[in-house]
Amino acid sequence: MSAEPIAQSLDEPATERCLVVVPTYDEAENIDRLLDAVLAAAPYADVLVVDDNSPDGTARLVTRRREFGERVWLLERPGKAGLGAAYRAGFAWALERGYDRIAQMDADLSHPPERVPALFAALDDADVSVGSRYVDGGGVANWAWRRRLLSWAGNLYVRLVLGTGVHDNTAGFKAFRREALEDIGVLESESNGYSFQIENTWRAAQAGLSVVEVPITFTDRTEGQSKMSGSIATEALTRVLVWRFSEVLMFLAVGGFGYIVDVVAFNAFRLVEPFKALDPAYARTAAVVLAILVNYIGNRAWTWRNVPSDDRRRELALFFLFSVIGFGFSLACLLISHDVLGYTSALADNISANVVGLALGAVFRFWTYKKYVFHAQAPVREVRRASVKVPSRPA
Ligand SMILES: Nc1nc2c(ncn2[C@@H]2O[C@H](COP(=O)(O)OP(=O)(O)OP(=O)(O)O)[C@@H](O)[C@H]2O)c(=O)[nH]1
Ligand SMILES: [Mg+2]
Repeated sequence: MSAEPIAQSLDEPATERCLVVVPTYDEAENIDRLLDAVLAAAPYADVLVVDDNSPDGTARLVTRRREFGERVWLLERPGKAGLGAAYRAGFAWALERGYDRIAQMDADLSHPPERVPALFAALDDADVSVGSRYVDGGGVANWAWRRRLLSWAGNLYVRLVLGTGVHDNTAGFKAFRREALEDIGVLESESNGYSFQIENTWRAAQAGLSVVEVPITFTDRTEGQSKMSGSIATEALTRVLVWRFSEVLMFLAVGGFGYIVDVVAFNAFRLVEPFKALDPAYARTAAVVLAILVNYIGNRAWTWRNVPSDDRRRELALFFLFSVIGFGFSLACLLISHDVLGYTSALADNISANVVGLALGAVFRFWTYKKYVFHAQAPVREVRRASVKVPSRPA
């Protein structure tokens, strides 16, 4: 299959340097074939193998290659510490050395090396490119139906829980512009297994980066042992829930604190000179405004701290608007149950205003804050053209 065109004209300034990071653990049966294929498919790119002291001598095979120290590099780590840790070390290495476009792929030839150029080229117009099985033109070869079902269900789960908008959320064949790796704080991620892949795609979507999916055909490994395990799958399932819930829990904690501020401020305004003399309506309004401000600061600085903001004034104005509407839910519920439905007891008033109204208002606020207030716009990048490194040596 031929890849998308990449500018390699000598007239064009060579500015972008490309690196493919490949983590390995016991891949002696695959590594040479993989390196041959990648080096041939992307003659402008370097390859970094990150090996966790594989007992089968994978690292030795890498150092024996004739391109070693020129286009092929090796990062040796003392022992098996997981895929995520290996990638973090590899990405740190790449960033330190000033690579502009950084791809990642497995060593077991599941990811088609001939699609590496397509992933790099897609970064002309995007921050992140994902080699995707679940878009038109993509797919899987030689997978049993059970494996297909598992992968499909896993992806659906991630999509529903995290809402990334990406079809292949567990993909491990991806490329990033260096700024994207920095924006999503990839070196601070905590995941080790599959969840590392999910986490980065999710963080990219959250940070408002542009993510494009490049169709690929994924082929099951034919050589060597899979390192996939039940604990890796469980890590992914639970972390996805924690990521999702931590956002909601942080929002609720900030809201709870804002509520305390509201009550304390209201009483302070009612009891303390010189505010005491004022109408209680002023105290109520001032307390609400203060609570909304506290809510805004808490959500901006904590809950949605990773979402970039370029217009704080617009953000604050929208936040105020949705907060006021959100608090209006209590009043609306009270009016409906008390005046329309005729439930006039004190208990009924409390349930409608302070339980149902408050909960509906919180749901409304969470949804609008997330969708409209702390909603990242894609950052504008300066370099937007195909300008990969022209090989300095004869290919
Ligand atoms: N450095 C390093 N590499 C690892 C580690 N675990 C897995 N890898 C590599 O990461 C890549 C993906 O691992 P695989 O075992 O193929 O896992 P998988 O692709 O999820 O599972 P299969 O589809 O069954 O192959 C391969 O290149 C592995 O050699 C690790 O702990 N350290
Ligand atoms: Mg594999």
